Amino acid sequence: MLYPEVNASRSVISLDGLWRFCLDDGSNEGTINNDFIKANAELIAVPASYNDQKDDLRYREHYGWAYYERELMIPANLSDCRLVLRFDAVTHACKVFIDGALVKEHKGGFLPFEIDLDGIAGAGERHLIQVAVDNRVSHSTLPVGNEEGTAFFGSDNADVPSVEAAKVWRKKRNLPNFDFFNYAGLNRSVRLCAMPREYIEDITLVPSIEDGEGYVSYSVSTVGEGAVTVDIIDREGCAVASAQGASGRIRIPGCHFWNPWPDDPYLYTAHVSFASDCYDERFGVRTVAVKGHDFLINGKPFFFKGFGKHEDSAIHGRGFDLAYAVKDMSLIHWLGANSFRTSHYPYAEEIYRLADEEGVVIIDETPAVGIGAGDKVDPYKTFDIREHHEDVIRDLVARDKNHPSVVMWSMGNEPDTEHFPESARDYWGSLYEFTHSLDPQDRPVTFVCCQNNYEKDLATREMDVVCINRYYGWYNLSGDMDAACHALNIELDFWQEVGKPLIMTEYGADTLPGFHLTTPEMFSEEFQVMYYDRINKEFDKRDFVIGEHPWNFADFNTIQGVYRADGNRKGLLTRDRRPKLAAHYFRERWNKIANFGYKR
Ligand code: BDP
Repeated sequence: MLYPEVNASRSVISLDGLWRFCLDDGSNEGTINNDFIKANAELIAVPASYNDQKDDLRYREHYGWAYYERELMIPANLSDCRLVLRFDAVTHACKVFIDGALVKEHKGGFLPFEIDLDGIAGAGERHLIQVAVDNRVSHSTLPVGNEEGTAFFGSDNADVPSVEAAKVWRKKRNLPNFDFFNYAGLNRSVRLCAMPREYIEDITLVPSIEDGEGYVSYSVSTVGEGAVTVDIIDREGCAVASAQGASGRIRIPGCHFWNPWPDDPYLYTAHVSFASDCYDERFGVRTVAVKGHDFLINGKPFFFKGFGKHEDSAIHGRGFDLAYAVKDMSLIHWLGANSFRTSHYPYAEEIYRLADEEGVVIIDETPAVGIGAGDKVDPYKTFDIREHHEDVIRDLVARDKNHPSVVMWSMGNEPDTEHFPESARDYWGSLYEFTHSLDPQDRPVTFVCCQNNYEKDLATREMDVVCINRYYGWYNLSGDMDAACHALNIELDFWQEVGKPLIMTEYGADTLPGFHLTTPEMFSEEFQVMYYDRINKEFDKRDFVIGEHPWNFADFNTIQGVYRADGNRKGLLTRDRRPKLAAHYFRERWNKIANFGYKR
């Protein structure tokens, strides 16, 4: 899906700003009740999660439907255009109504969808947009919520008669099977896009490098009659190559390749013209491949220095904030990092566009987090998620396929691979084939494995890169780094035999900023530094460990619970992006590690 672009043939009207909003009280269940909305509506900001915008526990704890509405006056001068209403992300499921009529239902809270307004809403008229949003997570959503039982780190499991008896008094609530706050609402921008009625629908670009020469294969899908022209424009704005036709292969003379920062992340623009429409798609010429123990970018062995992140900030919740996106890129450079994983869902499109420009490498993750339900229930046989998971992968690849920054797909995070190993292997193995078949650039594919009995796990070893989250020294062998390193090495011996490259996609320790000790113990800043230093020294002895992604870039909000005081505190930075000691530690370490050839 193309990103909304303003150019000679297209215009975009932002619908961000204040919308009227109200929480359902359970009586309307996603249907539009105008009297109810009128009686209860308050103003709320879009884009942003609704949960932390009001000082009212009902917003924070809401379970179920909520309603947004605003008027849209479509300018009369757009009457000859194809008009599209685009929602960048509505979390998690929604129904869109225009002038009272249901025009779209969408499931999945982290990817864009569009509504063609032809026959629905015309130019020169005033219309009412209403969006009913459902924040419930369950065994049929991604991310996964528990249908019953406890939330992540909840404490309802106690085998205590009085606790059992009191459960009936529990409010209906979300029970996430994941460790980030279930922020919801119109988390990303809403826009009205106008383009010619005969238009460019999609552009697919596949770069390649052969004998030092750069090429780009392209295909353009269009609606209407006309011829396609593609001009390749360099950074100086000069056309350096061109082609005619809906698909083809273009040699780029004197091609500059896209390389991760601090090398040059050189970008070209493919200027596509068709009938009276045009579109500028930025792209980089780079290749990605896995060979033996190496992850090759442009044929050179790359070392991943970075983190798992979250889209999370005060007040906005998971709402997109461009200033945070820019600040985070700045901090990534400051830390000497070169990559991050979009744990645990696809991020806003602006972040990938920024990463392309700034040369930051991305492992692009779906929202499939928390597929598991203990040792009694096979989630792969009982959860109603397969079709939705495929839809999400299809939409993710369609959205992000042209980004040079995206070098690998992560199909999900920490599913059960231990209790039902055959089911897990079949599920993830078939999705692995599916993802490969969809990606025109055929990037490596993986999923991220949680700390469990790795000997039983049959799925992780089948991936292109083994990605593991391990908390030796924190959740296991807590505070004892000698024992932790010993255990880590036993496991690393196992993975070494498997023969694939390995990225430690999560490891970390909750750390309270300002809590200092001369004797490093858990939660202190000194412990966090010692923890990373000890573990990194073990990684340094292993050639097949091709990446270290501490958990997490910054502190982030979670559901309340006995393990979480003001959220998850494993950030190298605080939630407002101030460095803990460990950030300085990594800055020193990573600035000495080159992007290419480390350990080789
Ligand atoms: C891992 C999860 C991550 C959590 C982290 C933690 O992948 O989402 O936040 O543990 O517990 O299991 O800090």
